[in-house]
Amino acid sequence: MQSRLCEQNNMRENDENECCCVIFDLDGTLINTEAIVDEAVVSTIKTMKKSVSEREIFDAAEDCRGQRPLEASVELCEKLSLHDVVKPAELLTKCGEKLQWDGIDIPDMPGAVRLLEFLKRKKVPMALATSTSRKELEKKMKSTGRTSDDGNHRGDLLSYFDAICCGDEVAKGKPDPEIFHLAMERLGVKREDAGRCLVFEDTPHGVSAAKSAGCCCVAVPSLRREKFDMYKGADRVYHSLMDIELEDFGLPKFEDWKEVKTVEFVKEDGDASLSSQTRKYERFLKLDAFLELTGPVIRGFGRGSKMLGIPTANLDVVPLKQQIDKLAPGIYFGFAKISSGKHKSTGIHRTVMSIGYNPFFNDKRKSIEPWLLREFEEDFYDETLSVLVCAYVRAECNFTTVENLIERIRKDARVCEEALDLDLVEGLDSWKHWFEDDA
Ligand code: ADP
Ligand code: RBF
Ligand code: MG
Repeated sequence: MQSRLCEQNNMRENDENECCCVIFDLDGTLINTEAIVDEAVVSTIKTMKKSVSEREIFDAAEDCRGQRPLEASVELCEKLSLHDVVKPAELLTKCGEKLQWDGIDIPDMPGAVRLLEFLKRKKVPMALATSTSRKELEKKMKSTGRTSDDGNHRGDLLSYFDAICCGDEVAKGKPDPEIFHLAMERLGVKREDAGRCLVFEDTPHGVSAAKSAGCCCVAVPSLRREKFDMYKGADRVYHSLMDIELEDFGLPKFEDWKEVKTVEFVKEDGDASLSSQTRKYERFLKLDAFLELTGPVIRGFGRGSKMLGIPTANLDVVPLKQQIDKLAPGIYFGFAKISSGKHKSTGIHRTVMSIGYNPFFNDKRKSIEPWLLREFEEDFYDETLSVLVCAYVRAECNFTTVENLIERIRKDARVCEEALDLDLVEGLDSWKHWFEDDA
């Protein structure tokens, strides 16, 4: 029964270039455990060896990601020369004490559920290939992550998969290909057809494992941008799961993007390392759940009006962190209203915004930067701004010139204007209260 899974789906049988099944890594790819693990690792090591800085620990922890826990611990001890203070197994136990997972809210990675739902609906066989042990996996699945927002329980995540492979089921962990071989076997894919399995990974170790297994591999890096070179082995690198083009791998094409046929596509020009797409028109993706972000307008980097001629009313990311972690970094549009201060009750304004690191400026901190699509006579710093994020437009990208960045931002604004003029965004009715309060 299991061995026929791959034949059952609707892919053309004989085309070697077409993927017929998908294998997912878990941590950092589908669920956002990385920040939680890093925090435990940093706080554990910090007390053991005072001479290493938090920065160094964090950096080393990033490089060890993707492996099974003990192997990651061995690499970590080597990188930070911890031999004089702790053995790898003991370090693992100490970190493990901090990572019991119960009561911890593990968020989904942005776009993960959309992708899993779509592939399930299209009957594409899916497997999980995680370095986590079965026991640890069960603990993570009991965490409360998704219960509050959409009524789903975290445990549901496992129901998407036709096969689940854990780190303790193989003799060698990633970067060894064994776990992907096991996943293929359980999906009924022959070794010589490995190229027809599409793997999603977030770490360089995971990418190496998938490529050694002969699979096609997409990376959505969980490491910082300056380490993107480490993903060179992947067939494609995306900023987030929202950006993946399944049809490029012979899989069914997403049906939820809407084209704005009055705005022609412009190709970004400065991001050779990341997927570059071509299409005729600009497009947007309505969010499943609109997101409200409210806070005082703060001082930004002082570049918006001066350098680009595009003022952005920055919101403080710190109190909004949990909310914006639900979104992939990128460009969005929606509505804004000013709800306290001199500009209170000036109405509802369309807005297009960047939420991320502004690669052109290589910012170290994330920022939330809504450009309200109307003129204001005066600044409104410190006044309360409430933004309703409704749709995703694209990933943030780099540009070779500031003119190209400006042209791109202006095009984003046209996508927003046209989408709203043409009434292409559904679901605004259910936010009636937001539009009426204080507007
Ligand atoms: P900063 O780097 O401090 O954010 P900007 O040059 O981006 O400076 O200017 C942003 C400020 O300009 C906002 O905080 C707001 O007070 C004001 N502003 C005026 N018009 C607009 C607009 N249409 N959209 C956003 N902010 C505007
Ligand atoms: N910055 C980037 O580096 N890359 C981008 O793709 C990008 N897109 C933007 C899109 C919109 C709609 C807005 C309002 C800003 C964008 N910016 C981008 C951010 C811009 O760099 C930032 O607002 C200025 O640096 C001011 O801080
Ligand atoms: Mg600004």
